[in-house]
Amino acid sequence: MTKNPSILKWVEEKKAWLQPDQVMWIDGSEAQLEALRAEGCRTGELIKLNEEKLPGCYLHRSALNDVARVEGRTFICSEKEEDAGPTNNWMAPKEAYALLDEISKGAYKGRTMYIIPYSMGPIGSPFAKYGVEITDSIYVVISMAIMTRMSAKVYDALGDSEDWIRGLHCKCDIDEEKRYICHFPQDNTIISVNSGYGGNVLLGKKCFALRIASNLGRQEGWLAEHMLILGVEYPDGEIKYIAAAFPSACGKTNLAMLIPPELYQKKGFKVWCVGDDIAWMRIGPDGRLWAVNPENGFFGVAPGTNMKSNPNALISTQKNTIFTNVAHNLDDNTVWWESMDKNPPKNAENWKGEKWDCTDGSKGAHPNSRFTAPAKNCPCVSSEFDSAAGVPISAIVFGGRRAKTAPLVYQSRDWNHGVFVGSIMASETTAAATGAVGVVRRDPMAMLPFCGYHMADYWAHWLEMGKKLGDKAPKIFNVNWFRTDDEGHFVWPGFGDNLRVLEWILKRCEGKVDAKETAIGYVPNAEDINIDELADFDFETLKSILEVDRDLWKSELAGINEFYGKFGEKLPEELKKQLGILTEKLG
Ligand code: GTP
Ligand code: SPV
Ligand code: MN
Repeated sequence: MTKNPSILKWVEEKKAWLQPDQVMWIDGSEAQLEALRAEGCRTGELIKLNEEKLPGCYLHRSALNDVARVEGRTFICSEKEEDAGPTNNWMAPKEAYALLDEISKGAYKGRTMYIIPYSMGPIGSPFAKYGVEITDSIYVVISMAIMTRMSAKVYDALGDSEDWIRGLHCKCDIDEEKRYICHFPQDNTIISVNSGYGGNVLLGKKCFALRIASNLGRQEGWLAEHMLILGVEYPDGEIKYIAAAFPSACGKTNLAMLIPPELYQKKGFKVWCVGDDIAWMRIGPDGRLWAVNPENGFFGVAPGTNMKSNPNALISTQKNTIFTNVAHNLDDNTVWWESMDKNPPKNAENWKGEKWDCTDGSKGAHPNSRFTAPAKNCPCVSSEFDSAAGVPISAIVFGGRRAKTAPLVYQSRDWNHGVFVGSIMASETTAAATGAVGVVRRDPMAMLPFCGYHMADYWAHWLEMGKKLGDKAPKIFNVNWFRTDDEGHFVWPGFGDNLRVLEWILKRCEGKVDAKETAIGYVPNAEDINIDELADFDFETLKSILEVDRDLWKSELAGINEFYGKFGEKLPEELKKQLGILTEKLG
């Protein structure tokens, strides 16, 4: 398959250590994948779903103790502890390798070792980075075939180069006490043991495309971000691109695929999806910021996805998709999850594979159940999806889940202030990671669990990028779709109607609309957000969610100060200055 000496050597070493019964070099061919799917069905790892209703689709259940990312067991194993920073778990590389070696010794006995060549970004693109993942999981192989450009062509692109990311995954016994997701930035290596859950084992995704890539981006002068990328097409055919960072399960997939409200559709507006989770952004030859989505598919949250909230996502899952931890409708061998429709199946198994009574109040699907769907399935996939050069970004949007405090939208005064706005982001935790749900925590740039080095150095890198971009820098905004009323209901309708806010954002980028200056930045004049044809939503309600509550923001300051305190000497002067300005403006 390859003559690349560094790959052959590494594979030989791992083979000797892991002792598989068989070795299979994955080439990305449909014939090989089909044989693996059949094998997965035979072992029970996969359940083939109704071929007529869901062609090429499979159901997979992960272990009950293994249903989300495990932030507490995710480590950055940089040489120096200081380089991992206060927001990451750190282990000395020597210690980590010894521990992982012990856990993985002979771990493939009786199993097959699959060797997966894959590219993040279109093969051959200046953005592309290559990886090889070794795994003993068929689920991983067939998921990587959807989520990445998995192909033997990667070996051709690499030639004899040593510039590829090493990834090792061992299911072992799915023992949570021995579960480790370790990153070795200095060795471009990722090792994941004792898990079979997506974010922990599809190593091209968070481990490579964010934690390792953020290190590469810092060294090479670009950004690896937890961002969706979408294009808004105007009635005259012009398309403007936006990149947006929201924490896990806070709306990236939904925004990336939004369907414009009818009023906008009639005018001729369209939205195109370039990516729903990760953006790699570089300064292009024209000095602007250009972005690609390094992934090839969507690993999206299933619950809540329906024909009203996100029809494009739902349609994306109707063929060649893997569903993980959703409910199984035994009557017609299809799948179901909460809020998919109003008719939960009567004869079904829940995500655990137990007989499920939909009337007993228990959940059919796990709150973090997901679909793994090819991007090409998406009805609104951008024509630039495979573009080697990427798309030019006009606006960067940060956002979180905040019941109060953050207004619907505001704009930063300039790039440096925008970096400050990103750095102080806070959001309620979700089921995407194990642990408590609904607790507000700081999640700067939605990268808290994904930045592979010291967060303060990461902010410095952002500030540096701004200097290089100068007046060509995208404008930076913050949004919050999740303000609630006194009864805890979301005030803003969200989903497709978020286009109303994006329109204001893009108008601001072009200097076509005024705004009100407040202590935290520019807030829209309420009459500039289009709420025409919005049922049950009036001007006064809009005003209420655009309001900046001085007292709430003053108490926010305490949280920001505490958070910033963690970074000590490394905190960039510029951010201290920005915090000073905010404090002063709040009075
Ligand atoms: P990851 O894949 O975990 O990175 O998440 P994501 O950011 O892509 O999240 P996703 O779009 O899947 O959203 C997850 C949850 O947010 C679902 O429960 C959605 O229903 C909800 N959601 C998304 N957009 C909106 C919105 O505009 N308003 C409200 N109220 N909820 C939303
Ligand atoms: C997230 O948690 O942000 C995800 C899902 O996108 S995972 O791949 O599990 O990280
Ligand atoms: Mn994500």
